Amino acid sequence: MADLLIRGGTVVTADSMGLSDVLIGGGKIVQVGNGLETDGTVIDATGQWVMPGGIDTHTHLDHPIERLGVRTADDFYVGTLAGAYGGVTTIIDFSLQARGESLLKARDRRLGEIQPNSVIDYSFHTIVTDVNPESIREVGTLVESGFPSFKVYMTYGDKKVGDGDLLILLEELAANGGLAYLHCENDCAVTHLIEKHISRGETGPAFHASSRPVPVEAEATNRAIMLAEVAGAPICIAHVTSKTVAEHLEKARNRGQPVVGETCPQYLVLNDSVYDPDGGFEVAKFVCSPPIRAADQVEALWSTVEDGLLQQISSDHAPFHYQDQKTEGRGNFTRIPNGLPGIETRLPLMFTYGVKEGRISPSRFVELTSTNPARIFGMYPNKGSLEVGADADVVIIDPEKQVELDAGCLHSAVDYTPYQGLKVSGFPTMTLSRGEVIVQNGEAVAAKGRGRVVQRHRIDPGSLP
Ligand code: DUC
Ligand code: ZN
Ligand code: ZN
Repeated sequence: MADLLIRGGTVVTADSMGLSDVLIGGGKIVQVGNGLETDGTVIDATGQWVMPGGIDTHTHLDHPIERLGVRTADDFYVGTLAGAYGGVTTIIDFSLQARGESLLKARDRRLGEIQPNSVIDYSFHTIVTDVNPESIREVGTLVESGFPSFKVYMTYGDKKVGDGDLLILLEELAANGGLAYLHCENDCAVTHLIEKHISRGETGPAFHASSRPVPVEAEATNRAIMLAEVAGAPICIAHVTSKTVAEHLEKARNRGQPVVGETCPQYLVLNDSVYDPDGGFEVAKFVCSPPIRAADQVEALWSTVEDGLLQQISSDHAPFHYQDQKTEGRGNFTRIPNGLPGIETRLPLMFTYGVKEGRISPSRFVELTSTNPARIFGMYPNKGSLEVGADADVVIIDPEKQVELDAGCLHSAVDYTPYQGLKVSGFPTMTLSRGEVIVQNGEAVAAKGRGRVVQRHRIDPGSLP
């Protein structure tokens, strides 16, 4: 039964763009075409763009940093609501294995935290911190239960997985239809550079960036690619910050290796002037790992999203309050929780700086923020498309309406935005999840806990974008 018609909008998908109607029934896409009719509700989308809902595969909601005794500022209700305001209809967050913990137990614990709260559909990557015979045995079960992606940190204290364990895990993923999602920085180099700064009394937040320069990221990225080649495993490199790093992916892809890469708005919109020591301790607002790079690297990074070298743009939403969370790192930058908020601003920023500035086409924008994330992480075409039978996750944006970003108007619990004062377009006028309107004209009408877990399928290396 058709119950909702979006009429007269410009439908933008990863493949095409044109005036069209979208008919929705039973929470699914029923038909896309011209002159469609319904007895049900009609939404007039004249002058607006109608697209598959945004998919953010890199969020850290209600995420603990045990070392610092803090959690990210957004729980699954507040964070997913903020996402819905920003046109996000699916997230992939993380389930964190404690050392010695069963991966399946970590999965079930995390499901218990998300299910009662999320307003949009969700899944998570399993962060493997302890590669042991039990966790290796559980990989296949996790993949079959709809969780085929596994995050590995090549640095980050006790979360770090060493090369030998990484290789063992990659082999198991290759054998079971799994995908590794990697945080690549050379742990020895980071540790050494941090110690050097601290021993010299260089403790301010600006030294965070100089302890994690581009070669540190590039080396680990190349090592991850090589180990994946040894294991014959598909991998996705998280948060690529620069073209220098992306060139390692380019070489691997040219050899036919199944390697895909992600970047994030902060690496495309900001540059390392945010770490100017004249900014005082407020520089801590921009402390994330890997750090934001120099302006010439930022410009070069744009070319990688333009020419297809990187395949997806996620937020890496890791919101920590400036007051009382970031400020705990006064006098020692290693105690500043790493991360920036961004779940709500990802689509408008990429629309403004990508599409409006003529760097990427509207279809490429959809591909980078919705369709490719679904393809990479085993959800396509049920998510990330407007194909008949797909979930009716739809975002409608007014391409002309401009908004000045201000922390007070955004919906994350965090007390600042790194994008304060920027003028952007592309905020949704409406967000629909499985055919249900959940945000309309800046008002959310989404029930807590209405989101559902997405049943993701095994990763076929041959189908990666
Ligand atoms: N870096 C990450 O890898 N994750 C969360 C935030 C950050 O800065
Ligand atoms: Zn990371
Ligand atoms: Zn992250």
